[in-house]
Amino acid sequence: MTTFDFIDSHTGGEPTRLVYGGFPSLGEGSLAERRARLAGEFDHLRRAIVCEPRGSEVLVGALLVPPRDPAAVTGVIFFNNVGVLGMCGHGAIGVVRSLQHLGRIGPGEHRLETPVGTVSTTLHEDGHVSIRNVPAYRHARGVELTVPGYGTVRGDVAWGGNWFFITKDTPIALELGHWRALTAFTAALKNALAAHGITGADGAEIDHVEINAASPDGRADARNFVLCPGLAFDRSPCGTGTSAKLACLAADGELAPGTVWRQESILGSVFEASYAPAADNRILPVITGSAYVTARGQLLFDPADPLRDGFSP
Ligand code: PYC
Repeated sequence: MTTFDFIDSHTGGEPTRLVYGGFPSLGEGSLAERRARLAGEFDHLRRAIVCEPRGSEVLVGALLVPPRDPAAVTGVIFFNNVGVLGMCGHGAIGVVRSLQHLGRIGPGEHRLETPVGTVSTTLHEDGHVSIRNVPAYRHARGVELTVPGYGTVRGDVAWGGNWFFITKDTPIALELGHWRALTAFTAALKNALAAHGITGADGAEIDHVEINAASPDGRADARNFVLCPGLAFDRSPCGTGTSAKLACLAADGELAPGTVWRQESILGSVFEASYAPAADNRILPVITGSAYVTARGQLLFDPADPLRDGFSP
């Protein structure tokens, strides 16, 4: 029977499943090439790891692969219920804590090589993890579109390791109990972006939609609701979404370099974020959060199981 070694964690409520043994080799290419190989040749294994019956649409997978960058502790390819991801902030925090649990790293600086660049991280003595994300930037400001059933919505298109449409406009209050209505609204917004031909740079699909508005009780600078590509919502404040938000705040002169931005999720979990300016109107975001290991074991793939390769309802 085929087996994969895994370790599960959650970061601010959002789960990450790290696979660190048993997966077939993806070759020696760049991380972007190996991600393409995972998507092309091994998509059934992606599905088998994160989808039902072993997982759910909420789970984000992280596959450890040998790095090409000699300074990196590991390479990592993130994926979810519908495909592969560029970067994943909550996932990177979960990976660092899981590597610590496995005894592979201790407190200090550690680099992770991802398909969209190398991310340096700090595992602090108290268990918090800081991620210095890939450069983030705002691609388009004040984009207006009509969302059928909801009216006109205005927002920015920004890159934070994934593509985001970020808006303050929401007809629904950012409360966890409203997650179904928030999911319906952001899914309609995502469809409207596609229908209007609104994309990221070079025609890239905007596959994450973020409502980022006031924190209801002022515990944080803002609260968000992030719709992920597979239509699950991020339980964490979303590391790449927070990076994209910082890029917009920086571009508008609303947040000075080094100032801490407390980003709250729809659950109330918080990331602390700040940035340093970078070339070409980009910023270098730093996201700090914490993750907890929840399970460790082996995924089993019984050749007789007709649902061995997983499914999404
Ligand atoms: O934390 O960057 C993130 C993320 C992306 C999708 C889910 N979480």
